[in-house]
Amino acid sequence: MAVVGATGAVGTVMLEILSNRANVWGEIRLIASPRSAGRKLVVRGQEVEVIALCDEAFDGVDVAMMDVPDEVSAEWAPRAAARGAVVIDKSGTFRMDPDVPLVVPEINPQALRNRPKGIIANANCTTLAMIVAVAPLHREYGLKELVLASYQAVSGAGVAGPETLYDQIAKVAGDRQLGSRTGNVRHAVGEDLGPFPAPLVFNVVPWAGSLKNDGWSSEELKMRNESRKILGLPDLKVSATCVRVPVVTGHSIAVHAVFGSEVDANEARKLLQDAPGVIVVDDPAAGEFPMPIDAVGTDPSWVGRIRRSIDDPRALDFFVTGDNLRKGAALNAAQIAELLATEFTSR
Ligand code: 2RA
Repeated sequence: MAVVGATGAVGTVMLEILSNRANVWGEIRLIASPRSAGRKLVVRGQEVEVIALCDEAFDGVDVAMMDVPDEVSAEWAPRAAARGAVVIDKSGTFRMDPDVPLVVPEINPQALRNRPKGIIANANCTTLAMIVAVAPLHREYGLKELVLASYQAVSGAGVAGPETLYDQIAKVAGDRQLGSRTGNVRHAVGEDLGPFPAPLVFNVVPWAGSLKNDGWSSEELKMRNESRKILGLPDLKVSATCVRVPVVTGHSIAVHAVFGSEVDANEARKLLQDAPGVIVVDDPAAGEFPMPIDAVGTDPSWVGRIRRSIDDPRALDFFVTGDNLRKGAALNAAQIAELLATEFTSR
């Protein structure tokens, strides 16, 4: 197994996950940019030296997990595959390629068998948190439409995201004027906004990703296109608004899902309780909701606030929270890798 991008935010969580799950890999090789080569990281209790990305680094590798920028994946995923590795790519480069399966093990594990390019794509973290909860409901009621609003943590933007938020918090701590008419947050934070277009502290920013056609953001289009591909519903109507919030880790999504048949909230709750990768936390009277502060560091998507739409008996509203670095990235890739390991060992 090779972990490419071992020193990044997701890479760090990946090493933690690989250290705590069954060892089906033998050697775990760590690969990163030449800048990080020579660093030593701990995997499964052993110090492993990071090596620089090059073709030879993939020799003897069965599975390569890549968490690198899109342009690096575009070049190196095919090169690693040409060297004989099956690549699990976490970038956005290959997700919509018809010759690359987009796999969520709880939903479409069979899709990974058809991988003509030797590349399997991992969905975006926002899609992943939501889709494991939507899929079991779709199987029962037949999904027709999703209306989504995300509340995305700063760690989705990489290591620089939390650093920016912590710096901003340090700058404003104790100032009880800020955020009011007399306290200017932009002035207090200064010009360095890190990877975000506006201050995150005392704020929410209705923007994640890059600008695409007609005012949509790349993140919003990912939620639409990836949901369609994973669920095998090419005509699914999806409308998403993606928002960055001052949370370190844990992406949340408010979901309005419209189905082909009438839904029952209690039955839906039961379906979700039995669904793999989902935990239901839904007791508003007791103050129990799915929230990032509880979901961080855990594997499932936390689902709550489950209720039938007042105006449409075919629609369900609910709230989902998941750790964007675990199920949203590293864990889903590790689960795919474990399915591949089963395939290799049963040959
Ligand atoms: C974000 N979903 O949160 C993205 C990361 N891939 O910025």
